Amino acid sequence: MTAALTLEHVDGIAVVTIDLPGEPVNKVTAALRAEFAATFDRLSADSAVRGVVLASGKPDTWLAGADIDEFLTLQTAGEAEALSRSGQALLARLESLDIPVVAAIHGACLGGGLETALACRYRIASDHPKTVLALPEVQLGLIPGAGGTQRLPRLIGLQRALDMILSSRNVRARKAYQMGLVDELVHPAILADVAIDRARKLADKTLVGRRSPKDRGAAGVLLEDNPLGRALVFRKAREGVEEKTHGHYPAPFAALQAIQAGYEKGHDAGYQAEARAFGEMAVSEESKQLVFLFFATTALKKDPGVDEPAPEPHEVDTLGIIGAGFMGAGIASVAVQQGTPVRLKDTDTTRVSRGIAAVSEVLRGRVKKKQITRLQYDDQLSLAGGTVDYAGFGRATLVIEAVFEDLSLKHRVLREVEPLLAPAAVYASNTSTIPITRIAEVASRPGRVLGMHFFSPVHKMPLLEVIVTPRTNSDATVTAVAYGKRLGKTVIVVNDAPGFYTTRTLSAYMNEAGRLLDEGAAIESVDAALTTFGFPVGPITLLDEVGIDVGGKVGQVLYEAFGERMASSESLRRVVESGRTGRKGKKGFYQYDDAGTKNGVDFSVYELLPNGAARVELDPVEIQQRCVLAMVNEALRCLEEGVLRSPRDGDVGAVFGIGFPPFRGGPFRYVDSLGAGRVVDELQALNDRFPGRFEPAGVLVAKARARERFYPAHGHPLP
Ligand code: 3H9
Repeated sequence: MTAALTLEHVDGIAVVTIDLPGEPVNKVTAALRAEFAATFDRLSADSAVRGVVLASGKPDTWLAGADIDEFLTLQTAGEAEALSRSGQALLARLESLDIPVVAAIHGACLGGGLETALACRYRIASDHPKTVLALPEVQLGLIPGAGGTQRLPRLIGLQRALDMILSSRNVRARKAYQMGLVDELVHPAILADVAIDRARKLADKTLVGRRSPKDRGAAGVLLEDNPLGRALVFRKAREGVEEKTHGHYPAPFAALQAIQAGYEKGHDAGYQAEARAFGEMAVSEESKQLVFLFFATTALKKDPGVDEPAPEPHEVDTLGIIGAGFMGAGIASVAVQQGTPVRLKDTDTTRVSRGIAAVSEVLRGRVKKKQITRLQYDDQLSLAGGTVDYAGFGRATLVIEAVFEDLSLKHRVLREVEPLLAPAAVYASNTSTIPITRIAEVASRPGRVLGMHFFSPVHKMPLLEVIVTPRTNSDATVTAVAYGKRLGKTVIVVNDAPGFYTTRTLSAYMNEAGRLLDEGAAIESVDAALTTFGFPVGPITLLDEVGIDVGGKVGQVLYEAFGERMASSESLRRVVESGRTGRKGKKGFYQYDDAGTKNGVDFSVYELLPNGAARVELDPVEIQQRCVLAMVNEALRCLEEGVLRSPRDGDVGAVFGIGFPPFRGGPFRYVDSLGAGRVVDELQALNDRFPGRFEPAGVLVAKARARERFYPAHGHPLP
């Protein structure tokens, strides 16, 4: 096997460059671990070597952590614990070398990669946007397993370490320097030279690495440097995790436990607790689903969006956006961040100015969080230009229409703008429900028309659903997909149908929640049952957020398309008629104060509902089963009808678009975890009670008969 480490000697300093052959990123494989061990032995035995610099030969990664593919082969907690122990031992060896090791970090330094850097005596990071440091293990349902839970708090302080480990957050180089995670920040061009110089100075003892956490402030020191204060920090952290995870994610608790063991029982006990917890987490069901989501989103990064052969996407030099409302401005705000000049069109200057102000607000938020500088803010905002007459649209490679959800309005806009566009321009509608085929009916170039369904708020939501009709040209599809990725979105491509994938499955779920209200369930019981299942908010709260009027309109479109199965609940119909709109109108199923903050249930809404104020107690398990299986069955139908290209897209779309609990992997993974046969039985039983609503999808019945799954039971989930 070709070596991943190369050695270069510069006046007594050994520069070790990690460059995994044939791999896009550096990751800690078994072979790399063995090579590291041999290299450490060799270096420490070489009296000519006075210091070491650890660098990367990859352009964008320093070291991306443990090889996640290796986790798939772990069968038992014991095996995973052994993997952690061997990682710990290797880094203990690195830390105890009697020659100084300097980490010269450029690019992603993640998980086991950051743990490697933590075991070095000195860390220098390049001041570059590609340089990010994180311990993202908790996001994979794991905990840092190569000493990260012990070394990080010692280096940067308990509270900051807890924040990094529990949130999996990426820390940029500048911030890493401010918090003392790295000792120096330098321009990428001089990183190697400075690292060699620092290794030499450390060897000469004219420089020392950091010894205690930096700039924690008096309160930080007071809390963290005594057992009582730390107990308080741990208690608060645990409460925070409980509130966020509803007990569904064991990994953050396991990480807390390992960190606490290190403080209370000493280093050895801390490392042991870390290895044990890593072992348990690595074979947990939650971790398997989260690791699946990593592979699924990574695979989507490479998917051009059409089945082979894929044409080259067109470069989006200028983006035209029609409609400067919340969605239009949101799309503009992410586009300018990627350097795309945007023409934002609306019917009058007031609306246009409001749209530009909304773009400015998103960018200001980034300045505040120190994600961009004031200068970058100015540059990005200057890319957003407004118009009331489509000026500049002739230059646009891509036009996104984000006007009100009304077919005749969408037709009018398309007719108006199409003659002004370049023939190859792609025209996308940001509709959430109206079939693209209907919108394209009035197009003279229907091959250029597709849907780009962004989620709200655009700058926060990770998913983009691209919708294609049988007439959409593939070069238009790949252009929309490639541009969506450039905006940082995870993109799924679905075939056109009413409600596409996400809106349709979400509606099935919300409708069932509404029917539970028809039967007398209490609003908060329905919401609580589903947050307990793992949704971030309950369906009734979500309806208030999305807008009850919007929910009503969507319901109508889907009812017309699919009939009784998708009929809105009586409760929703009545509340729509009453004029309540939810949070935006400060009147919905819940009460809102003037600032729009949600308070308790608005009991007066019950007067509108079929059963009035008399509410009945319904079993939370039944609530969960009915709402979730309505959603899952609809997802299965989408696969069966070819709306979805794969179960993978259905799972990623549900998790990142509509809040399906990540630890359950998505609707298809959920079916696999229960077994298709059991899901058929449960649906059948529900269908007996509510005829026509829960008829099991054909694709599910076929899987159950053949005793098959959607994904392989073992090995890589996406072979
Ligand atoms: C850990 O470290 C545990 C330790 O604490 C303890 C151990 C005992 N493993 O995303 P991309 C592959 S847990 C395996 O398209 P980008 C990826 O699958 C680990 N494979 O590129 C893809 O493969 P393919 C903690 C990995 O530039 C290819 O590299 N680390 C790994 O958009 C390109 O990836 C993480 O969670 C890996 N660790 O983004 C980091 N990393 O070409 C996970 C990448 O066959 N990785 N690959 O499809 C990332 O976040 C991003 O991949 C990264 C690059 C930012 C590095």
